[in-house]
Amino acid sequence: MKKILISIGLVALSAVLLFSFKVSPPKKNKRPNIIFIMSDDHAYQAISAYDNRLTQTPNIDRIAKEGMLFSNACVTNSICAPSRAVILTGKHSHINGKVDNYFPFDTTNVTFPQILQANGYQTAMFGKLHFGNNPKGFDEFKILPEQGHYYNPDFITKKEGKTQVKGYVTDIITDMTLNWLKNQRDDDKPFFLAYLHKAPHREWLPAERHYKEFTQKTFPEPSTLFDNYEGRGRAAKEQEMTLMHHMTWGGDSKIKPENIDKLGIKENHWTDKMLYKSNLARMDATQRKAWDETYDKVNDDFVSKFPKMTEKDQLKWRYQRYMQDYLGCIASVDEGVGKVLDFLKQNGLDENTIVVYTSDQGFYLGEHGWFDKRFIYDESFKTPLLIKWPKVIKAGSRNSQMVQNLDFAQTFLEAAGIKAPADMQGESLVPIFKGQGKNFRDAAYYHFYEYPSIHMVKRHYGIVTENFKLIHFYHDIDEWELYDRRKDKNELKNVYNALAYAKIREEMHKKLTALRIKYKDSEQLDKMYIEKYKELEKKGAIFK
Ligand code: SGN
Ligand code: CA
Repeated sequence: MKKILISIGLVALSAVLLFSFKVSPPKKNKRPNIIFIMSDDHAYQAISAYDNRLTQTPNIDRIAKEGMLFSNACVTNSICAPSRAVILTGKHSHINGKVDNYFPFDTTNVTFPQILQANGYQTAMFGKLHFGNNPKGFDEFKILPEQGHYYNPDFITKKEGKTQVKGYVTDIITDMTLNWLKNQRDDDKPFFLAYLHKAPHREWLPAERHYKEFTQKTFPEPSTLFDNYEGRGRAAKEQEMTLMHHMTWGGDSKIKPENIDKLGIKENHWTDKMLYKSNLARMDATQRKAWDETYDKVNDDFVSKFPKMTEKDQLKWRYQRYMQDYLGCIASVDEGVGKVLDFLKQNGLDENTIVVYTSDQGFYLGEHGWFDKRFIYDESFKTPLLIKWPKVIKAGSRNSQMVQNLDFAQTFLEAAGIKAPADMQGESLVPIFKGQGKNFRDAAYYHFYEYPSIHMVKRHYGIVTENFKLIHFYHDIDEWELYDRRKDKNELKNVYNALAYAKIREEMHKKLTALRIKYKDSEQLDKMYIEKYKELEKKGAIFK
């Protein structure tokens, strides 16, 4: 009974909160539409507007050409579902409670789509959410259950229950988005549309039309591919996300289980062969035929080369294999973005629509010998961000401030003319759009929790300024790291104990303490989340 009363109380409170942010009814189509495009694990190194060494993304680049590219956008916690919770709530993980991929999202949080909806916006979401529960504040949604599948994926839908859709996931999500824009959009309302790709998430399965082209390509290696982790602490050495020892031969590199056996290769993870089989099991006969035509050749080539390969050769081969599939996935994402941008233009919607392209976090593309994310080190901490809003943002502009995924909620609310709830913790980017963002944050706060878990990146929090980065790894370790971002772009040398940095270290400590207080993070909360995690471990809910 007490529980019921509390729930009723919370619902009533949410209603009051939402209502208190209501504004007077909009003039027809004055307020901007918002299309929020987010892919999963899309590294900025793989967007040609950022870096054209690996691949071309002409359509995503259009957003930067017609708008603004953010060269220092970053996240607060570099992992999927927590990043999405930060985006939707405008609050850090320790406040919204979704600190890792395991805890379910607490739906008593107020999210910005709920506020937009309560203020007359039409709202829709298509693609990956990864919350374990359905999104609130959406008139329409079709979402993948958990991580979802690349081929013939299942969807949880608001109106038709669970359905399986034939085809390739990126194309399906694009079609759903276009279909909604064409047939379900209400001309009398502004809209918020979340277009959320699964790609290019592991295990990087491209569309059939990209198999041939990408498996024949060779890509430049990052300078730190053979990193030996000297100069840093235990966390960088003890992670489990190297291409060499943790990437799976079957699931990730697409080596057939029978070839793994034939060559006497040791599996890198208990899921190694299993993932290969389960991915292929989702394909129909036509898809499977196309797959075999290309990936049989990849396998034959590997089988002939493997006996003569040194460890170094293996790593080089694995890097190429990884990039071929990862970038192949991005080709479809870029095509989809192009279709949506074309639709907006052809239908006169582009002038009054804010288009955002981002990822839920950054990703390692072989830097430090790694794949995956999680660390506060740059490749996973930074995330791509390109935004266009023709009436407000000057075409072709660039911004280097430390904007965060924490800022979207307040940005969209301000763009829609709605006052944001006072307990949101980000900063609106609207002043930056207008070229008035000089007093924006000078330090970003970061906190990663999911440990011990797959990839074994230790718990850590830290602070990043333009020039320095201070990190505390804790839990089963107590180590500090300090990097000089001006001199050490690849973050190879921890200068925490260097005499020359004593003063900077002290200043960074002060700033970090101040940010922990400002954002209401604390040692008590760190401990509470460790205890909650232990309960999940006891239940066997943690994937390692
Ligand atoms: C899966 C992947 C991991 C990845 C997590 C989280 N393993 O567990 O490599 O870090 O998802 O990714 S897999 O073998 O199942 O592909 S996240 O983007 O959802 O946070
Ligand atoms: Ca992700």
